[in-house]
Amino acid sequence: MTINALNAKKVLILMGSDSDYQTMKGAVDVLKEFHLQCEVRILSVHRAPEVATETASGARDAGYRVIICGAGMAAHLAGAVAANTILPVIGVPISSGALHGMDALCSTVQMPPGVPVATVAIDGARNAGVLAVQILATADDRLATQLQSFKRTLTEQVLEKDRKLQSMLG
Ligand code: RP5
Repeated sequence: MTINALNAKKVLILMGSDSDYQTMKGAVDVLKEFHLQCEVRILSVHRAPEVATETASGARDAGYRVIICGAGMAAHLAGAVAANTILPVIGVPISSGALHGMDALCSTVQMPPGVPVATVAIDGARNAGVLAVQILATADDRLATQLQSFKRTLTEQVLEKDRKLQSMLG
């Protein structure tokens, strides 16, 4: 395997607007923690439908293995991307507008049979990043080892919080 193949960007992050970036940065940060590069694009399925469709249908041939899509309000980005690729698509409903993300959650998660979008919590971009790493780790032992260490850290953190609480309560 060449160095280029090892460093290839395997995660494509799409978002409906630049206003989504502050939230979607959570996914970018997780990927950085796992030393994974990603491509981040603003790509509205409503405002630039043809580019969105072409990007989704070409993503696998471009070398991507997972697509993360974040959008708010009538959030059709993840669903439309999922309709145009066989890659796993992770949806991040973003809290914006009058309904504070409930609209985006329903629009993202309620996909018809055969066209899944793995939907995380409203504004759950960090979990979208972790899930993308877990998907890539099914075929990457280095990532699998890193994930095991990551999960051990989560355990240690919660046990430490419990220790502190116990000592505070006496
Ligand atoms: C959605 O509308 C975007 O994903 C964003 O969350 C929301 C508002 O977009 P802007 O008006 O900030 O561009 O399509």
